[in-house]
Amino acid sequence: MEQTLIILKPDAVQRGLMGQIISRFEQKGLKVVGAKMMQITPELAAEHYAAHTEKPFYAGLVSFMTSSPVLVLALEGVGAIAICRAMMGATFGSQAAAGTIRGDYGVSNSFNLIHGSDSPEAATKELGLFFQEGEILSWDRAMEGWVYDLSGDEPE
Ligand code: IDP
Ligand code: MG
Repeated sequence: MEQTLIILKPDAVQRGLMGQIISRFEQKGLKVVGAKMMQITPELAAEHYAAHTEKPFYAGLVSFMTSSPVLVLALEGVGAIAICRAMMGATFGSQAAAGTIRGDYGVSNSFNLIHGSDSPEAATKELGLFFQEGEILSWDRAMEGWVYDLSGDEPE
């Protein structure tokens, strides 16, 4: 089982899209193991987007991400990182395929609704940045045996 960090960005929260986006992940079969609203500080945004410091869009990105509350989620599932990235779609709303979150709900390239970790290393780092000890829960989901085939050694 993998865990990944998802951020519903300020535009998703302001546009009232939190429920629809969370529903997509739930309907897919991903398990919500952490969720909280927060206002990202400039310091946290800088740590989270450290790889982009030199990019021309960096200042605008930090200002956008700190402008209004976000909803952060920890999602769990087999292959959760790649599944979430595929569900998010391409970075730019104008280019993201129909059927993806960015493709269906937005047209903007900078206001692109959602962040998702892009590798296991990023997921570990980002979950640690956004969730404190005890905020990610381990819980038994009643429908688990219908989401995965649990008859073997590993969920399939
Ligand atoms: P990703 O979110 O799909 O992984 P990255 O290339 O890692 O995309 O960029 C991080 C974030 O920076 C994007 O989600 C988007 O909000 C913003 N961003 C990336 N490229 C541009 C750009 O060219 N203009 C404005 N914002 C951008
Ligand atoms: Mg990225």
